[in-house]
Amino acid sequence: MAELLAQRRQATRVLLGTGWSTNYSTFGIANVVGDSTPDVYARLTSTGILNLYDFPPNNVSQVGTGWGNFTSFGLTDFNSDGKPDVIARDNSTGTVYLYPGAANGLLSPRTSIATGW
Ligand SMILES: [Ca+2]
Ligand SMILES: [Ca+2]
Repeated sequence: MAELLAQRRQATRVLLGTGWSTNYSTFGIANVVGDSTPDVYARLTSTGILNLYDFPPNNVSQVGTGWGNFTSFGLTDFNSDGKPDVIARDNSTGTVYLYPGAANGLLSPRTSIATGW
């Protein structure tokens, strides 16, 4: 056990990006693009724009706007279609929505999955 812990401490970290200060809120990490490396949905706090960061190779694509008042509940394949989906709450109403994942990391129209949150 001690040997395993020592090995973990020596693991090499990998730089994925810079400038990730308090300007961003992450909505989840999963292999969205399908290229075998994890991708990150993140909202730019100042604008409410939700971007998908595919890194490597560090491609950024805008997924949506108007996400400033949402809280992420996570990223999972909620509808069991093989693509990660975004689950998020509209903070102004307490409604939780499913945003099904679509091709290239885009999101399909949302459906309400819970209220009162
Ligand atoms: Ca990737
Ligand atoms: Ca899905």
